Amino acid sequence: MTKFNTAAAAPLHVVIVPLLAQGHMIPMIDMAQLLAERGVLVTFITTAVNASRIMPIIDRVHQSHLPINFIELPFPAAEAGLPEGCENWDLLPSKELYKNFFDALFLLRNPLEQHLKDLNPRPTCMINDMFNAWTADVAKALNIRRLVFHGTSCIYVFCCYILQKHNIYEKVTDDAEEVIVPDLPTTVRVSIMHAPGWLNVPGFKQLRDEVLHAEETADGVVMNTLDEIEPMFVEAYKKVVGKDVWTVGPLCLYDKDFSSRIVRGNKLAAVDQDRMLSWLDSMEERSVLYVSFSTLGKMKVGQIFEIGAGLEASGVPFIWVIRGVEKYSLEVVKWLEGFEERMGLRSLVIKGWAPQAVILSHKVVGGFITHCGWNSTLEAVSAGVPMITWPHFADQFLNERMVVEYLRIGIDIGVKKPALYWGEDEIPVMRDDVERAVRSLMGDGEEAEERRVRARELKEKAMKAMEEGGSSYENITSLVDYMHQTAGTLQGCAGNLLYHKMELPV
Ligand SMILES: *[C@@H]1O[C@H](CO)[C@@H](O)[C@H](O)[C@H]1NC(C)=O
Ligand SMILES: *[C@@H]1O[C@H](CO)[C@@H](O)[C@H](O)[C@H]1NC(C)=O
Ligand SMILES: CC(=O)N[C@H]1CO[C@H](CO)[C@@H](O)[C@@H]1O
Repeated sequence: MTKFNTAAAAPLHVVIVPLLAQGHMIPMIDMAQLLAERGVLVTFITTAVNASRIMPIIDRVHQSHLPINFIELPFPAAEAGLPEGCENWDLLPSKELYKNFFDALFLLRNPLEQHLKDLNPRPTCMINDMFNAWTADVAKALNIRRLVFHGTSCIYVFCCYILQKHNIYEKVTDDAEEVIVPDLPTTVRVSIMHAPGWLNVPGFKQLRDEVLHAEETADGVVMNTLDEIEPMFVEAYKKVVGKDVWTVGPLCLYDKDFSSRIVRGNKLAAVDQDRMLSWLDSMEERSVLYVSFSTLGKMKVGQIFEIGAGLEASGVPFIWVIRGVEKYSLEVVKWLEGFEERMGLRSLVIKGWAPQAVILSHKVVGGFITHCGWNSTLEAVSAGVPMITWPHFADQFLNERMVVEYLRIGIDIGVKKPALYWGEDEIPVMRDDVERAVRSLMGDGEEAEERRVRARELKEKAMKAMEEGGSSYENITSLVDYMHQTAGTLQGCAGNLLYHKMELPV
């Protein structure tokens, strides 16, 4: 796109600044490894608690002798009013602390700059998670290029960008009202409920503006998606942002090593690996349903009962991951005991974190009930597993649409509005919905079979994309070329960024 003076001999040194949240951090570690394999020196920023959580992956990176340095910055939890050790989005005890969490990230600005200033060789490029708008100042101070990393689908990234740019929602009074998304070759309708945009919650306006501004002023964009999944949206996004966009996903396919997959994200998996594997091995091919939702948020008790009843009635063997069981009442614990006893060998209930990538890629797994987080969606695509989609919030409703309407590898369970819009006593999905969706996804019907075939074909395409000559592989090549061309040249279009420390909530 733009022409740069080449400063050929400069050694490449990229700084990666992830958002300290599980789903965001792991894909960026995969990207770090891909870049390091292509000869780029990588400095990966993290904090102590998180480093300990990703320790098994760090250990393996060290053993592989890839040139990646993990840097632990002290996390200013207390200064931002967070309890000690709350260094990761999913460790926050309550929603009231979200803002403090972002405050703490902003406070990393000076320590990061100080640290990077002294590095040798000096950094030549920075890739930051889109939410880390504060890194723009750091890149500016160091006079290096800054690329934004998007960890979610391009359908969502594009819709957020274009709706905000044209202020489309300004005239909308009903969150369910549909608007037409501009600048697409076909008619796509979305609502505030299904495409709320980044941080569309009261009290976050300033941060939201800063995040968008940092995206607009970045030198380029790196995305964890691939052309084979959403070409229309990738093309449209490239057109409107008017800068280089590299699609390098699915990044989860980088990690083919079984032992590291098993510890992906958390070394304290809540299940005995041997027991899990022998249970899986005892099942028939493609017969098992995997049920797991986001790492964030706690499910309503009534909803747990409905899922359980639906799974029981479906007659299908399943793995069900339930997080935070310790936070539920004795009633739930008792119910679960009885449930597991009744299900016997037909079920494996995992209370806590589960090695999702391992489970999904096991040949007996034939379906996945998912909240449609992009990371989980890509893991399912990469494993060729069809899905039952049950979105909760944010990008998940558009990811569902990608899976169900465009890729046609899923069935929606019928959730129409995000979690926030449900009343205290309302239960979004009843047992019959669960049973019906499970039976049709896992059954022998023609539609189910065609869905399986499409999912398998897509898996092949995703794998090809990551291999030499594939679209994502070649995008990494092109990204590294860009880094060579721009190393040592001044930062591009970054404007003046004014950051203010956000007000702490009262
Ligand atoms: C993706 O999300 C799932 C569930 O939220 C989690 O178990 C898994 O570790 C995540 N994977 C990555 C690559 O972050
Ligand atoms: C990068 O990916 C895009 C689509 O995501 C594709 O059109 C393009 O050809 C790829 N670039 C290279 C250099 O392969
Ligand atoms: C969730 C988690 O892994 N927490 C760990 C963070 O690191 C400290 C020590 O640095 C451990 O004690 C925690 O268990």
